[in-house]
Amino acid sequence: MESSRIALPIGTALDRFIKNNQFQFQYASGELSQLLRDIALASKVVNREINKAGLIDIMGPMGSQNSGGEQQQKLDVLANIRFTRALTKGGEACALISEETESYVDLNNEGRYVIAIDPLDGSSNIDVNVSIGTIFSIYRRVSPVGKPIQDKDILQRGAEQVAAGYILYGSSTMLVYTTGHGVNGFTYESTLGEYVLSHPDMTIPEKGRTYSINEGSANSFSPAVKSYVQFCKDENYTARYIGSLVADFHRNLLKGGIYIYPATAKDKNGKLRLMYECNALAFIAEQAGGKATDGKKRILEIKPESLHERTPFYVGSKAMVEKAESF
Ligand code: P6P
Repeated sequence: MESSRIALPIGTALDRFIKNNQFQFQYASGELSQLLRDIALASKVVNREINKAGLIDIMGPMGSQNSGGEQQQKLDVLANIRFTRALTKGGEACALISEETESYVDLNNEGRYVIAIDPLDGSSNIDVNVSIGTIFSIYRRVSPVGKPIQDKDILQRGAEQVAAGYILYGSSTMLVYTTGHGVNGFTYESTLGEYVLSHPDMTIPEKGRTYSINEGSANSFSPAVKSYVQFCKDENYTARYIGSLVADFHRNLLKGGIYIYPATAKDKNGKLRLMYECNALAFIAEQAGGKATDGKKRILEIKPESLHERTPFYVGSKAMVEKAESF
C-alpha cells in the first residue's frame, strides 16, 4: 500500500506525526490533532483503570444493560464516561454515537465532527485479563454547524469516514488509525505518557493461514460458512479466536488472517455493530490492503438504517475474504 506519508522515524510522538502529515487530512490538521488527542487522552485514563482493575473494585457487571441489552461491565461505563467527557471538552465533536447509549449524544459543541465509538469492546474479557479494545470512527457533520444535528449527520455510510482507529489494551497498549492514507500504529510509552510511532505503514499480508470464528455456533452457520471453515481445516490453517474483536483483528492485521462473525441462529444479522465496530475496522483493513464485507457487500457501502444495527462481518487478508465469499 503506497502511502503519501512523510517518512518519520520510529519513536515519533503522535502529535508530531499528525502535524507532519497534515497534508494528508483534507480538513484542518488542528481539528484532527485535537480529536485524536481527546481520544488518546481518554484511552490513557482507561488504560490506567484497566491495568489496576484487579486491585480496586471496578471489575465485574454493573447490573445495568447497554443499548443492545448486553450486561454492562463497570469499566464499560467508566470508559464511556471518559471518552464522552474528553470529546466534549475537546470541542471538535458535535455528536457521539456509542454502544453504551441508546440514542446519539449531542455534545452541544460547534464541532464539525461526529464520532461513533465502542468505548470498551470485548468487555466480557475484562475479568479474565484478556486484551480488550476501543474502536472509533470519525465523520464530518453534513448539516451546517450550529444548527440542530440531523439523521444525515449520524447515519452515514462507512465510506464517509474521515478517520478511524482502535486502541488495543494488551501486553502493550497501542493506538492504530488511518485518515485514508495508509495505517500507522503507535505504542503507548507510559513513562512519557505518549503514544509513539512503532508500526509505520501497516499492511496486511495478502494471504494468511489464520481463521478467527466462534465454532461453538457452527451448527447454525450457513452451508457456505460451514464449507469455508471446512476449507480452512483442509488447508491446515490455524484457528485463533480469543473473543475480543480488536485483539483478533490486530493479530490478523499483522500476521495475515480472516475474522468472521457470520449470521447465526442467535444473531440473524451477526452480532457485531456496523456503526461503531465494523465500519472503523473495515476502513483500516482496506487502507492496509485487506478487505471487509458482510459476506457479499463491501461494509463501507452499507447505508445504516439505525444506530445499533448489526451486520455479518468478514474482514482480513484480501485473498482470504475473497475465498470465503466464493463459497
Ligand atoms: P462470541 C465481544 O463481546 C465481541 O463484541 C467481540 O469483541 C468478539 O469478537 C465477539 O463479540 C465474541 O462474541 O459470540 O463469539 O462470544
